[in-house]
Amino acid sequence: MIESWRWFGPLDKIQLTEIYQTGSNSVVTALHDISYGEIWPLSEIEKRKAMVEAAGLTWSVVESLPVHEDIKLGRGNTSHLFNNYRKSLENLAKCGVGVVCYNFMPLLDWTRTNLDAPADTGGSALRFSMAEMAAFDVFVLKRKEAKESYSEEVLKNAEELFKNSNQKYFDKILRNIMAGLPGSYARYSTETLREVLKNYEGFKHEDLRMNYQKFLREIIPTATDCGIRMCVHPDDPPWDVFGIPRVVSTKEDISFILESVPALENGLTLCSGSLGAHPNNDVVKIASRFSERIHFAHLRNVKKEPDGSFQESSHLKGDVNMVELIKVLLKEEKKRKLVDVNSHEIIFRPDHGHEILSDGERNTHPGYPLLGRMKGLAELRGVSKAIQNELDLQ
Ligand code: DNO
Repeated sequence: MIESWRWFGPLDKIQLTEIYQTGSNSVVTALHDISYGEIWPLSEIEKRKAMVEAAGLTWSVVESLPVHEDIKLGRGNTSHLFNNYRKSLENLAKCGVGVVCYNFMPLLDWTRTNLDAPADTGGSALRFSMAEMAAFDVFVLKRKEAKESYSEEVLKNAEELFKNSNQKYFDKILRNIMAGLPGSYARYSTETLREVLKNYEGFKHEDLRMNYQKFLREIIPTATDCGIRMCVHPDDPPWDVFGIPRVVSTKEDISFILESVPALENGLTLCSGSLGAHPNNDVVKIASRFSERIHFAHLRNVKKEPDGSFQESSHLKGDVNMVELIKVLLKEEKKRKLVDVNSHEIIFRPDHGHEILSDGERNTHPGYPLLGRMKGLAELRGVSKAIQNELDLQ
């Protein structure tokens, strides 16, 4: 497997020279300042590539080449958006960047209610509290059908929480929910969120699925022609948020997507933490089932709670059996190499990390501290080396 590290570009508080010292040899990055739907110009891609290479690293994955909201919603004439997306892929291919990660979550990206929950060994972790989410959704946002999204027990706890909390507390929850949106994207206030949610009224899973299928049919043939492996990132968390449908949450969802266009270039980002938050997802089984189409892996772990809440745990400690998962990925690589020695290795990155030691002083992107991720990477690297030894002996 190829080790990689997410770098948010020149504005990232973590320097490429520091990434080099983590031992990772490649970088996952994106041109975050280009608006959704615009073409990524060749010159900008070349500039970013040169920056990465000057630090002794390679640019292995784009995360993300974002899909415009109009494509997700099937709104208006989208043909120029598809053209632009294809053009960006061609430009990336010209620069030799071969893997492109994207997601198909409408409106929001990853969603947490708490960005600094105490972690078990000190430091802090990202957390999704079902009660906090419900309290905000039902009592602050006052979304019409919000109550239907939560269990009786969660609603009871949410009501209690609402009674005992002030406006400041909920302002912070909203800020935390918005933290997953990439750099240049608009953050919403309660009022503007309420307004924008109107665009999704009556919008069903089936609608999103059909729009997604159209996207794949428009884009994957170009990816195949220019040798780019696309890989969808699962929904995080893997269920509907604010009543907006999500369709990349389960094994059945992934099956539908990969079968919609049965090409290698229509692949998956195996994000163990996102998929692992769903009570019914067996991440190791999902990885085995779709291993041939996994081009990129986000390795992190979560500890689930009975009411649907979850907290990000250390990389080897949560509910996902990380050792078994890495074994699946390494076995897949071994299989690929038997067919073709030059076949692609799976690229992985330590996804998120606890804020530990001096991480707090750096004010990095939530979930992306230097030391916490480096600890995760070291643990994953160790597991991977041990399994490789074992597999080579067979
Ligand atoms: C969160 C990330 C996601 C991911 C996008 C991919 O930490 O895993 O934001 O980059 O969903 O499009």
